[in-house]
Amino acid sequence: MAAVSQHDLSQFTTIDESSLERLEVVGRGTFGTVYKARMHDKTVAVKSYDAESEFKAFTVEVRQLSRVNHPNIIKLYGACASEQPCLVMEYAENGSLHRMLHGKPKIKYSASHAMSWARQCAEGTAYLHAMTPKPLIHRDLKPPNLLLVNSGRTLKICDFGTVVDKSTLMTNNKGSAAWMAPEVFEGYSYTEKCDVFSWAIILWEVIARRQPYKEFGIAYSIMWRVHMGDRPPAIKNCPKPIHKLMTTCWDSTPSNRPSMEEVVTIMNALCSFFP
Ligand code: ACK
Repeated sequence: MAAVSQHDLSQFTTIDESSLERLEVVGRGTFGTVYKARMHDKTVAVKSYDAESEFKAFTVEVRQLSRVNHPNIIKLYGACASEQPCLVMEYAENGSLHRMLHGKPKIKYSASHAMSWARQCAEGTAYLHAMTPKPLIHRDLKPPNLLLVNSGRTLKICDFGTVVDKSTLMTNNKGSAAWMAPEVFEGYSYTEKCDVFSWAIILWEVIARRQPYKEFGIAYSIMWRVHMGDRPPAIKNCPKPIHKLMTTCWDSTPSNRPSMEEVVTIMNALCSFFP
C-alpha cells in the first residue's frame, strides 16, 4: 500500500508505529482491522487499514475524527503514516453495542439503559449534524459502530470511514442494509436525515432486543422490503410516544423525519420517565 504522506496527516498528531505494542485483534470495522494495543502506559485501540482499497476510508476517517470533540464520539489520539496506515483511538473496554445486545451469553439490561444508549447516539449524531461550516453525515450508524465504556453506561460513535460533509453528492451505497434509509440505496442524493432513519432502527433494536430483519436474509431482500415500505414490527407494550418517535424517524419521506436535534429534545423528555 502506498504510504500516507506527511502532507495528508499534517493536521493531526502523527504517532510513531514503534511506540505501539499491538496486543490482540478485537474485530473488524466496515474498513480496517481493530487491535487492542499499548501506547506508553495507555491502552488504546489501533485500526489498521490492510488493503489499498481501504486507503480512502483511512484518510476520510482521520480527517473527520480529528475535527470532532464530543463525549459521545470516540476520541482520536493520532495516526501513523507508515507503509500500513493506522489510526490510534480511545479504547472502548466494553466493546460494541451490538455485542451488548446480541452477544452470548445474553446480558440483561434495563429499559433506562436502552433509552440512554439511544439518547447518547442521538446526541453524538446531532453534534455531527451541527458541525460548521458543513454538517457531517455519518452514513453508517448501527450497533457495531457504537462503542461502550464506563461499564457500558457511556456510548461513543465510531467508524468514521463513511462520514461525508453535506456538500459531497452522495449517491453510492455506503452503510449497511438493515439500517440504511431507502433514499440511499435507491440512489437518490441524501441528507443528514439518512442518519435519523438509521437511528430509528437502532432505537427499535435496543428496545426489542432483536436484530432488525433477521428473517429477510441477504442485503438485497432487506432493501427490497424496505423500499416496499416494510419496517421492523411494532414492539409489544412499547410506550406510545416511543413508538411514534420511531415510526416518524423511519418515514420513507426524509422531510417527514424530525431533525436529530429535535430527536435529542424528545429523547431528553422521554428519558426522564426511565430513571
Ligand atoms: O464488539 P466489538 O468487540 O467492538 O467488535 C467491534 C470491532 O472492533 C469492529 O468495529 C471493536 N472496536 C472498534 N473500535 C474499538 C475501540 N476503539 N475500542 C475497542 N473496541 C473497538 C468493536
